[in-house]
Amino acid sequence: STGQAIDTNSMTLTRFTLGEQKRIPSATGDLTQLLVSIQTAVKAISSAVRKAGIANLYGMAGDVNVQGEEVKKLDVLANDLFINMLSSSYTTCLMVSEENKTVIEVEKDRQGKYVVCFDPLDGSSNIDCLVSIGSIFSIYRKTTNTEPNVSDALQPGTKIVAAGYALYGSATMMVISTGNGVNGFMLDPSIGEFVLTDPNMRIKEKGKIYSLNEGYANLWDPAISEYVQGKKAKKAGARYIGSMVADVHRTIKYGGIFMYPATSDAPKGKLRLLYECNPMAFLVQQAGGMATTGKMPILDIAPTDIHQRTPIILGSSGDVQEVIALYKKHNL
Ligand code: P6P
Repeated sequence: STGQAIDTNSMTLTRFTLGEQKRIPSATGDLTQLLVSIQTAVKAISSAVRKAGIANLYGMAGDVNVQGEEVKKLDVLANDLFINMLSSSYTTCLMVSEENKTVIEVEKDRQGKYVVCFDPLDGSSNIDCLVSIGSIFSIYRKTTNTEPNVSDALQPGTKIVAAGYALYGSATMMVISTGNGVNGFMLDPSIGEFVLTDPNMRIKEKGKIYSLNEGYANLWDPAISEYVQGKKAKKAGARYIGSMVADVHRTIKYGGIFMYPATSDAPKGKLRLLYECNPMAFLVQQAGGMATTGKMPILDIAPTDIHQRTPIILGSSGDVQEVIALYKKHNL
């Protein structure tokens, strides 16, 4: 024998999604098709990210490699992959990408019923130092019968049909929810499939880790300042990677709280609502946690602009509730 055992019955992401689809009589298979196309984009990004250091894929756009081919910056490559795989899945009609100023309309004869908002490569400023980066996506149903337009993308997070992220870390993992809990799938490069390794991921009621960029401490509001002081008094563990997907994934796995709060010079914080905060809030809530601006649930925000930002505090419900109580205490 070859020694390495091949699982002849592995629960792949495609198989898992098909199973979920079969539980819904009205399901047409479009969502399965869409998630398969997202997987293809993620596999290609994973391959590119892992080769980046060697093939010198990162760096300024417009470089040429030894073959004289125009080398795309990784985040441009990731964006092209998402756009091409999603539009050729015949399941989407409109897309919002962190990389595109305006909405992307799918050509008429390829349109489907879903609207997808994505950050194709979040944290790309971390590529050159090999810190983990990720892709984030959220999927909505088009609810109007007009031509696809920006209003189809301005739905609150409560309307999310499915959301997930890919983490390009020591391994490549996809964490996804279609509304019935959260499941984690590890990419098995030997078969090129995402295999279920973390079924029914649940976030602890309370954690020991707090995570935010303390470089902005002088710019915080009184609620965040008091909360962080309290954590320091209890000698809580501090962890901050500066790559949202990695920080959120650790928060789901280990419990605790991740925050990118408002500051006096950025009253809406830094992270974007449609393709960073809403998908992560959906996933954390599906895992039993909470996600708030400090004053209202993230998913309840009625978007007005596809690239709008929002402060975000997410993680173990016990920890998030402490911050909400401080926002009330300070009448913020
Ligand atoms: P700061 C990465 O650039 C990113 O968009 C998120 O992935 C991350 O959470 C955040 O910005 C880090 O921002 O201000 O702490 O460097």
